[in-house]
Amino acid sequence: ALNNDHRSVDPAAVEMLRIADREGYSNIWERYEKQQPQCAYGQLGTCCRICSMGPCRIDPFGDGPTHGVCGATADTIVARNLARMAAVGSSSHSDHGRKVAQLLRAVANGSNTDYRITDADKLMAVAARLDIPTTGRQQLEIAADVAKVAIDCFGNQDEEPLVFLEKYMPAKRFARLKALEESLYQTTGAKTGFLPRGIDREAVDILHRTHFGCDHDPLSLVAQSVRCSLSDGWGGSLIATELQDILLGTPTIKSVKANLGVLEEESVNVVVHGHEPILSAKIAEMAQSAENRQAAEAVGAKRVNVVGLCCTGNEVLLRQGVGMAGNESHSELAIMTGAVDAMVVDVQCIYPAIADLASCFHTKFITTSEQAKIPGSLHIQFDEHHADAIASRIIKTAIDAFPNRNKGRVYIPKHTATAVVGFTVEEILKALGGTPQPLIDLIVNGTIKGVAGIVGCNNVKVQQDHFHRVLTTELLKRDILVIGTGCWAVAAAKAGLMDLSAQELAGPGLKAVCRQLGIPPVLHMGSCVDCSRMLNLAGAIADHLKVDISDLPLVGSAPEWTTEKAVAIGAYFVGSGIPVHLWPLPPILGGPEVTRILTQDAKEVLGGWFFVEEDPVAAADQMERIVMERRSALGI
Ligand code: NFS
Repeated sequence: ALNNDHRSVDPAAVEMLRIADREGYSNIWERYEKQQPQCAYGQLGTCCRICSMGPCRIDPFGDGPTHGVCGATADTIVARNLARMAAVGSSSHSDHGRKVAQLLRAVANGSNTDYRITDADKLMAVAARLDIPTTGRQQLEIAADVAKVAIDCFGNQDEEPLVFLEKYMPAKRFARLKALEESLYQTTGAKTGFLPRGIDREAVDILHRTHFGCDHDPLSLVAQSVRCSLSDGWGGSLIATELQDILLGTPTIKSVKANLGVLEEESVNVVVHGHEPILSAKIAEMAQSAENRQAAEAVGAKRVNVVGLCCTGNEVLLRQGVGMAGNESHSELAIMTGAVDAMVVDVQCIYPAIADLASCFHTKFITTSEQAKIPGSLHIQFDEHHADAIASRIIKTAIDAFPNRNKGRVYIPKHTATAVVGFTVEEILKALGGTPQPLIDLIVNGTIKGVAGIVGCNNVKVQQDHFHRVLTTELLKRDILVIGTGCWAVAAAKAGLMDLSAQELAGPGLKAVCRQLGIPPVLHMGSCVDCSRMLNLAGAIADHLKVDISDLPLVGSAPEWTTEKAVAIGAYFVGSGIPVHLWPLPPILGGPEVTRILTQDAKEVLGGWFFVEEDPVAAADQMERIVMERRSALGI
């Protein structure tokens, strides 16, 4: 049963919020209240601060000026703001991918010995995909070639599409985007690109074209937003996923625990939070060492318990089976348990407020990235060339903090749920006997109506996890298989939707399939860069059937989206031919033309489009309708 705290449906969160209320700990919900009312121009996307003649703002209801000082319309302003969001989101995922590619190069040339090739099969599979010769060659030579192709995708200066996208995107989708570019050129006489060239280039292109006095055409700006986002989904994020699998291992199906109850009263608790598993995987590994175990025992602790938050949590959860403490909105709540000895963060989705909150406790708040420094934290600089030593130093810092815990203030909510996770494309295909055919058969004969991919965050504007839970449950009931990543996946895990018992919530067809395969009806595919796994699954099905992704009964949603990364994910889903539901409202409604392009015109042009719906049941209805329309278009 859902509880009645407007802030969260998660019982562990609600227990912690009572403590926050009692003790007066600041948190996102309280700070959100203090921000009310929020600026309506900002919500509609119609404020522009791009040049110093501004800031300008346009009231979409016709009161006041209709143009900025330079003459920019509401649509131009909205489209430029949206493009910049897509650029930032894509850059975040892709810059993460870059570091993995650089690490693979360093391992391949022997300059890094702290990491190694963990999954040689995956290396071979990626090399084969990229048409890199493998027979009779040394493993590290092949790895060097894979790293080179990946790194070249970032800096490509040719006009050709980037190699990862070309090799991984299903043939029909690639052809459709190419044909679209050509037909737009023929009909308008102007160039409009959809196929990304270089990963870095597409983001820089947006920075350039949104500079004062450049691109003012909403369609052109939206097209570039999609192109840049495609360079993330089929480029940077895909590179992150594939190369992390090579270096750290491809996740396998495993059973884990999720929610704040994974914190252990008697152990040194290290929470890893952020996105890049290069460090967090090391921390999880080093925590097991005899030396660290002894050091923990020496201060009276049972062990070093590494648990995850957000996407770096998803990464170590899937690969190393550590406990999952929670999603984005849990990050402050974890500190409030008083049982976190260190929270170690890398990049992205880290509230700066954690520094102040941690200072109320013995908790060490440790930043590690030169790209994410937070005043009030302890900075221990990560360097992948000394990863073992730095991870050990971090663990030692946590162990040293443990005796300072104020036992009287420790409160760990007892909630955990069991979750069966690790459904990579490799694991899904293995479960199906090596090909997507059995899944296709189930979809064709209607046992499973379609597949929904859900992604994204928590957002303080939505009761935490409520949309995730209700939407997911509603889709299952309708025999729609739900796959996904990120903080949605954590929400589903905490709610027990990834437990085998959740089979009971599914419609009759989906239930029977899940029972037969011994899997939950909700599949955890990884972190947000692992949305590329969803693209690959969709691509495998599309290629197998020789159709475009946009023909398949697939649909996406980002129901509690927060970050610019979610904009990029949504846009590359749409650009890949998948309709995407969004809630809360994206800041575009002040631009009627931009809104029409994204919610209507994109349907014809790309086969994917955005739609907005506030009610989770209505969203599920609409997603089901799309799935059924696509089924009937396919004649199934
Ligand atoms: Ni995705 Fe992961 Fe979570 Fe949202 Fe942030 S952790 S990368 S952006 S908040 S799902």
